[in-house]
This record gives sequence, C-alpha cells and structure tokens, in this order.
Amino acid sequence: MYAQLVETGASQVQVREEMGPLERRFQERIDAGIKIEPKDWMTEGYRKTLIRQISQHAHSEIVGQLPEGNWVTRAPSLKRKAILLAKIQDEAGHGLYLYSAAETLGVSRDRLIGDLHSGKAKYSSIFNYPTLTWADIGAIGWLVDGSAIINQIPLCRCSYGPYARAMVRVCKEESFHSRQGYDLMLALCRGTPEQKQMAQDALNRWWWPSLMMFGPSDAESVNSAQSAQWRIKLFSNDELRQKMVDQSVPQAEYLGLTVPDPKLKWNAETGHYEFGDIDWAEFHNVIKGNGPCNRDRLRARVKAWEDGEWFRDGLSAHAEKATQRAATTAQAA
Ligand code: FAQ
Repeated sequence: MYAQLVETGASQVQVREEMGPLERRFQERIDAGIKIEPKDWMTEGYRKTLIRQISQHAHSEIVGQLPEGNWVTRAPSLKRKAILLAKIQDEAGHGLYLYSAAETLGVSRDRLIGDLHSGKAKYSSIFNYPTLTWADIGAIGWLVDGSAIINQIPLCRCSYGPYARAMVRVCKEESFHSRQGYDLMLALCRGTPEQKQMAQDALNRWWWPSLMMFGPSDAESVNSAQSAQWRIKLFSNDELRQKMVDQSVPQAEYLGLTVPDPKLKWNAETGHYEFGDIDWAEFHNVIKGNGPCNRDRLRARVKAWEDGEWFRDGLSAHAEKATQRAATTAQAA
C-alpha cells in the first residue's frame, strides 16, 4: 500500500493515517528514538534520502580538501603546515566513514563516485570558492568548520545508526579544525596592520558563502519536512543558520573584525542577531555548477581518480591473490 502524500508548503510528508503496517511500525520506531540499522526494514524514500544526503556529505569532505590543499606548500611555518596537513587528512577520513555509511544502504561506492565525477551529484556550495590568501585557511577553519559542527552535532542523534555514529568522531575532529582556524585568525589579527587587513578580507569573502552552507531558507527547502519526520534533520536550515550567526558575531568582535553585513543588529527581545538578505541567486548559481571554482574542483577530483587507477588495480590484484592463497592453504590443511 502506498502512503498518501500531502503538500506542506515546499515539501511533502507521509500522512500517518494512510501508512501501511510496515511504514507505521517504522515511523513509530523513529518517533520512539530507536535507531534504524542497515538490516532493518525501511521505506524506499528513507533509504534514498539518506543515500542522497550522506553521499553529498561524503563528496563535500573529499572536495573540501582541495581549497585547503592549495596552501600546504605555502604555509608560513612548519607548525602551521603540520596542522594543515593533519586537518586535510582528517577530511579524507571523514569522506571514507561517510562513503562506508552510504554503502550500508545498498549503494556502491563506485556509483557514488561516478555521480560526483559526472556532475550529477551535489557537494557543498562552499567548496567552490577560491583560497586567495593564507587568511582564507583561518576563515575556513573558523567559519566553514564552525558551520559544519553546528550542522553535524544534531546529526549525531539522527535516526540512522551508521550515519549518527560516524558523526560522533567527525564532530570531535571538526572541533579541532575550527579551533585551529580561529587561532590562525587571532594570530593574524594580533599581527601587523597588513595581516589584520588580510584577515578582514577573508572574513568579507567567506561570511556569506558560509551562511549559504545551511541550505535554502525553510520556506524553499524541499526536503526538510520529510527529513524532519524521519528524524534525519532535527533542526531546520534557518534555525542552524541563526545559531551560526549568534555564535560567530561575538567571535568576530573579539578578533576586532567587522562582519560584512550592514543590516546585522542585536535584538535583545529575541536574544538573536538579525542579519541581512542572503544572495540566493548566487547560491543557486553555485550549486548549478557555475561558481568560481566548480570546474576546477571536478577536474581535480577526476584527475586524482584517473591517476590512482594503477594503485587501485594493484590493491585488487593483491587482495585476489591473498584470497586464493588462503583458500589453497585451507584446502591443504
Ligand atoms: N550546497 O531541501 P534542502 C564540511 C541542496 S561538510 C550544495 O534544504 P536538505 C566539512 C540540497 O542538497 C559540508 N547543495 O536539502 C569540511 C537539495 O538538493 P537535492 C557538507 C545544497 O538535504 C570543512 C536542495 O539544495 N555538510 O563542511 C546546499 O534537506 C572544511 C534543497 O535543499 C553536509 O553535507 C549547499 N550548501 O538540506 C570539509 C551536512 N544546501 O539533493 C572540508 C549534511 C542545500 O534535493 C573542509 N547535509 N543544497 O538535489 C545536510 O545537513 C543537508 O543535506 C543540508 C541540505 C542542510 C546541506
């Protein structure tokens, strides 16, 4: 039996009264806070939504290495280089946990990677902006990893077990990433006037794209209502974006920097900052593939995949031989 779908603004959600017995039982488990595990029964919509979100998330981690990788050879000290290398390596690890979590839903990693390389799959808009100066590395840690943590802490409690568990470790590592970014910004802001200006310029360029990371406004978010019903999303895009603004503005003040938003204003009644309009045309343009670096990012990923083919083939041949050897030894015993 198919559940009836009902329009709720931009989204559609399943009406409980119209659910079949399996769907109802599934939703009741989610409502009771019981984690869904790979071998449990789940609706096709839930499976597809998770494959979409987890794979986009994995792609973001992998593509997200590229803007920072641009500065490994130019880090200003050995200490900063070691920190940056460790961070970029962590991002690769996050991608791997996430691809593994997606695979538990019955999709192959090769298909997911194929979708990224063909331009079919999305990844976070933020990684399509260039890293023009060393201060951009600080701004990414502070604002981009800071936003990633705000978005990902609730995901540690999401309904799908493998995704929730992967997020626990990811969030711990993101916390280190965010601190190193703020520490870098602090060093620049306590440095020469030119260094402080470099930090301000990075904040100017990364502020608005960081706010866009949280996705379209709630009114425009097509997936939110259903993902909230399935407890994949525990907070809305706008709620998380507001948390990011409320957290980052005092941090910018401490650095002595100005947030590039003339409409930014503290509202004592709501206890939140009010902020200006996001340029959604820019956001849509970037996710359509027309941001400043989209083409470069995909080209770099495809090249890395092609360059690594001989190594993957070698690993597969070695694994096959090891399996054959183990089978021969077992037969002989
Ligand atoms: N960029 O209906 P909604 C990181 C798409 S990891 C591109 O609201 P949903 C770590 C969305 O996919 C950063 N596309 O969608 C790091 C959907 O299109 P679709 C990644 C976006 O899924 C730091 C359409 O718009 N984090 O930074 C974006 O309910 C430093 C409608 O949107 C995650 O992936 C965007 N910003 O909510 C690494 C977290 N926003 O798929 C390296 C997990 C929206 O229907 C260095 N993901 N879209 O064709 C999520 O929480 C959610 O997927 C949202 C979007 C909140 C991103």
